[in-house]
Parts: sequence; structure tokens; C-alpha cells
Amino acid sequence: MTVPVRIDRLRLRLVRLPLVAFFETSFGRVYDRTFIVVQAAGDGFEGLGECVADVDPYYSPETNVTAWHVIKDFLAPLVVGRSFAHPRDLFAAFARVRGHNMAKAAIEMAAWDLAARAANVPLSRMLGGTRDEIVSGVSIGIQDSLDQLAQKIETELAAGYRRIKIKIKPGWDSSAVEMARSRFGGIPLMVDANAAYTLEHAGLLASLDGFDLMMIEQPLDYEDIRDHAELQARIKTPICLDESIHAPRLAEDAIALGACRIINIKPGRLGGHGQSIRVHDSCAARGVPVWHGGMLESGIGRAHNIHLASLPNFTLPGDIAASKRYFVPDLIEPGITVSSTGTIRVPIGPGIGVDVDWDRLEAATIEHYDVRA
Ligand code: OSB
Ligand code: MG
Repeated sequence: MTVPVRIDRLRLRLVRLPLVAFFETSFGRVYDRTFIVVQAAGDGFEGLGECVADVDPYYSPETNVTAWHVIKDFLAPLVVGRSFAHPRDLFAAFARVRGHNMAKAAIEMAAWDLAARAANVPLSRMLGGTRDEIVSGVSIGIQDSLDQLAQKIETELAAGYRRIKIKIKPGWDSSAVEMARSRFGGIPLMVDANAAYTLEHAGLLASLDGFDLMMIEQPLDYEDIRDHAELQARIKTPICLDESIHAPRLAEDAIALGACRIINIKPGRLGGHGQSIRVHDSCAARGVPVWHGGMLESGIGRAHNIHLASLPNFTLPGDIAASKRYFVPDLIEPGITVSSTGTIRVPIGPGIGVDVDWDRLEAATIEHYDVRA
């Protein structure tokens, strides 16, 4: 099927928004989010994408400064003034640029939104989505005390969220998991280490087997698929890879090597919707479930995530929560809401199907840059 998309102009915005509460991972604590919003215009329509690169290169090698540079000087010239038979063709058009998946994804996703708006269909339909609502979980950062963590878990369970993920790091792991299990019983519970451990911690990680966790996300190093395979052979808890999987081929290798039993999909990390669908499909063919991760996106990126998570092999709850957990107000109006049973409806309007509050976006914009044909 061809879904033509033409790009006449790209507008980049560097945006900063305060988070409603600090978010701490093994990388450190953050109080706000700085990201790039991409507007892609063509054929009288406009599509939106969000670049999830952070201010620091701790989750991935990209930052919003590298992404701005790479989009402006290398990626935009490859697509502005061009027509494509399908938005999935943009990733191939970027092929000579190595890496920089978050920069590529921001443009590619804006092109999908543009194409879906031009075709007057919801993005989920164009992506191959099969459900009209998705199941939502939360990612709870490292807190100052176990009591604070308990309070957060209680609040999120009361709000209806269907899975609790706790960020861990050496010194904030067994105690946090033990507290969550003893206070909240058999809730769907998992942990995310953001690469904070090494194989030397295998004994400690194996001791988490007793807590019946759904999975442990990215326990070991960013690039280290082989050590994850060795760890998976030594622990019962399924390993889920996040940071390590930045290309479809790596997902296939990790599964073949037994390095993980579950994969986290984030379109920013993979280079956009097209690459995410490839990972989704190859995991489905191998009987490996996937779920949709989050990068503390605004409502723009979050809307993209919701549409992607409507594909059939997203069988585990995602890190896609309500706007009010991140930004008040969000860049979209109304914000994303979660039902009392922890579900989010997939928007049904054209494209990403959410409405940007342009005054708010303008007020949050630090810098603009336009690329025209
Ligand atoms: O590892 O999943 C991660 C946020 C920023 C960077 C990496 C991660 C996260 C989260 C937050 O866990 C998920 C969310 O957006 O709620
Ligand atoms: Mg993660």
C-alpha cells in the first residue's frame, strides 16, 4: 500500500517543561524535561513528532543538542522538498547517517502523523493497530525513603494503573521490592535497573527470583547482550531489554542468544514507527511479548506511543500514563487520561488525534528553527 507523504517544511522547537514531580533513575534525578518538537508540513497538512533525547547522554548517546544539530544539518536536507511513497520510507532515506535514532524518529513520526492526517485516518489504523484501548502501567522513580515509595505505589494502584514498575540501583533494590511485596501483596510488579549492574551482581539479582517479578528491565550494560544471556541463564525472572535494543537486528540476536524473554519498544530508541513495527513483528513471530516504554514524553509523544501500543503483540501494560503524572498543563488539551481500570482510549481523530495548545507550546519554546524546500 502506498501512503504518499510530501514534506515542504520542517519546524523545530526546543521546548522545556517542568515535571510535576522529580523523576530519579540510576542515572540521576531530573526536575524538568527539555525536548524537541518537530512540525512537518506538506500538502496543506501538518504532522507532529517529539524527539525524546534528553539534556544528557546517559540513557542513550544522543542529547537534544546533538539531535538539533543532526536534524538541522543532516536529516532535514534529506527529506525537505521530497515526496515519499510511505512514511516508513523516511528511515531508509536517513540510512547514510549512522545512529541518531531519536533525531530520525522525531521526523519519521511527524511524517506518519502528517500522512495519517492527509488520509483522514487515525494513526493507529495506518500503523496496524488492532485495539481501541491500551492497558497502562506506571514507572516509579527512586524515592528518598521506602515510605515515600509505598505512598506512590498506593496512589498509582488507587488510580487504576495495572502494573507497577520500580526503578532500582545498587542499594535501592531488594529493600524496595521486599517492601512492595509485603505492603501490596501479589500486584503486577517489575523493576528497571537502567544498566546499573554487572555480572558480579548476579547473586543479588538471582535473589529477586523469590519476589515473582514480571521482569527485570535492562539490568546490565547498554551494549552487552552476551552478559544478559549469561545472567538470564542464572536467574528465573524474565529479563526485558530496553537500552540494548536500538535496531531490529539486535532484538533478533538478543532473543536467539537467550539474553531476554521480553522486549521494551520505544520508537525514539529504535528510529521511529517503522523500525518499531519491525521489532514488534519479529518478536511476535518468535513468541516474545513486547510492551511500550516511555521517555517522560509530552502529550505529543505520548499520543504517538498510544497509537503504536495498539498493535497486537503489545500484550503487557506499557509505561504510558496520564498527562497529569508528568506535566500540568500538558502541551495538549485535553490531556491524556486513564480510566479507573487503568486503560487509555486510542484517539480516533485523524493522525495522532490530539489537539495541541499552541499558546502553551509557544510559551514553552526556547528556540525555533525552520527548514524550507
Ligand atoms: O528506562 O524506561 C526507562 C524515563 C526516561 C528514560 C528511561 C526510562 C524512563 C521511564 C519513564 O521509565 C517511563 C515514563 O515515561 O513514564
Ligand atoms: Mg527502561
